[in-house]
Amino acid sequence: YRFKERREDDPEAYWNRAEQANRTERKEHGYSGKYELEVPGDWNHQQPQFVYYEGSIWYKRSFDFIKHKEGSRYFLYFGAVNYRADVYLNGKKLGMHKGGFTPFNFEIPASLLKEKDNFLVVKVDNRRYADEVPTLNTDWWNYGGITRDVKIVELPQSFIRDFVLQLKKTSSSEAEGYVKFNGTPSPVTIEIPALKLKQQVPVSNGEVKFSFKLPKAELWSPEHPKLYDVVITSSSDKVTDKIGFRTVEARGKHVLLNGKPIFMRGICIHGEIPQDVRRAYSDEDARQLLGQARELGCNMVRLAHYPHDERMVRLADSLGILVWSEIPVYWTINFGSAEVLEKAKAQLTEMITRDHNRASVIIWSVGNETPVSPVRTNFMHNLITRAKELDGTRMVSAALEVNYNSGKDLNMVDDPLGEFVDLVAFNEYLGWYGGLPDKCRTTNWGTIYDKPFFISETGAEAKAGFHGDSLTRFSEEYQEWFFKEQLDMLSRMPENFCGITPWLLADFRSPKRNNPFYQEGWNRKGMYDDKGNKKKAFYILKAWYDSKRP
Ligand code: ADA
Repeated sequence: YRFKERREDDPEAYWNRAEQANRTERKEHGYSGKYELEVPGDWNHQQPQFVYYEGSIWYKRSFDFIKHKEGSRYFLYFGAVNYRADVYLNGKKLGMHKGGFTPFNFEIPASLLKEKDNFLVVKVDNRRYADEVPTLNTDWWNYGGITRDVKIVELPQSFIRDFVLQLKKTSSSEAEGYVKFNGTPSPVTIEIPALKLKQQVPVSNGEVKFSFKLPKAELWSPEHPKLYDVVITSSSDKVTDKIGFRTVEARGKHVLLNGKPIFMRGICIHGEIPQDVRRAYSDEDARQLLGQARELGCNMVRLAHYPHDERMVRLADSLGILVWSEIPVYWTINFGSAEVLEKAKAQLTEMITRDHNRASVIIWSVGNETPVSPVRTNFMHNLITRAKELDGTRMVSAALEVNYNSGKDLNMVDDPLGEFVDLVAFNEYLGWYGGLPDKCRTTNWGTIYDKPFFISETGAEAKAGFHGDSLTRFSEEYQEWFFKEQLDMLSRMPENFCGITPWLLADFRSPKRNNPFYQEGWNRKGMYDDKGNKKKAFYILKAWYDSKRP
């Protein structure tokens, strides 16, 4: 529903008046009547008239609530709302949040919750603006709505708001971390029952920080994704989690997982379920996407181009799939704006805070294909610094852009960000955007940076079921040939080459892909089509991955 913001104490009057006031407006915009929308979910796939809708929709729901417990605090938690959410409960505004892919919460004053007929209203607006993150121009669909879980959370007065427990960056037997409180910090006990570990941690200088030996832990890896039940108890609160212990670092030419070099057999994924044309949000969705990646032979996924549902990283933890997580700093945004930088930092902080106990996540990416300029490099450097401050134990990277038509020697690709990132990653489409795939035969890749080198994207479009010879663009045969040539070329990469995440797992909906025959509003670079069928290139990539297994 569209109506102007109002603040009222009487929820029914508020709603009725709002409806009244906006009947005209709804008529003007052609949206009349009430609609049922499921939460979580996007509005685009649920109501035919909203397939292309960008604007605001007011969600309303009533709910009963158990009598609130004396001394408890209540929070309204949102897994994600795209893009802006204004949240009202019983006529009072709880708060506003921007950023379409990260969680947020608002405290509900205890006096506001009633036993019956609570009235929750959320105004969601998915309009895109130049000074937001992402900005106006993206090659993915701008699904709107309350796209992830919503929960009411009951907590004690002083509660554990965040904690980190993981191995020190370079030690396979020493754990470190902290516990942060909302309220007064108290001593905690950390228990890992399977290891018979019980560790007391006092408050020191107002902080609860720890470092202790963890000698008997089996390490987490793709081959052995061991997770331990962890219980952290404070004087008033208790949190549990399942945590894997592993180390990861970029050292010299290699990425070391638990001290040993790894090769990352990856694939990029969008957070979308193509057969239903919607955002992904359920356990089943995560199983579909990561299951398809596993079938392809992957030990890694790049969750492009924004933080995906938390279920993805949790499932990756238990399946043993390494993860590259990214914020939607995509293409050209307003790099000169301090305000835009703050918005990007807020999303980076929310992403890292949500997932900093996931063993699967090894790379924080601060963006994708940001064209080189001094102001952009400064912006991105700021984000890299922030990511390292927030988490010094994972690699920080960004998918960089290479101009394969510049005539420059691809042996020596560079980007000033190469100095600052741990993993030098380039998107490269030689043979799709720049000439034919046989261009790969005469190209040798390398970078000027003496660091692990990664190909974060490469790919070609193919419409499933459309056949031709290998020179027929958009045919399965072209994509197949493309991958053959690409993989041959990548097999000649220098020693610091440590993995690839081709573009991408499945065809996805995109407003930019308007070729009426081949694309029909879809980016067709998937290994799977939008119905879940494998294209010919799938088997080429899978065979290469099988040959790369340790
Ligand atoms: C870019 C971008 C991707 C994807 C790709 C393509 O590399 O990073 O989001 O859209 O282009 O298909 O052209």
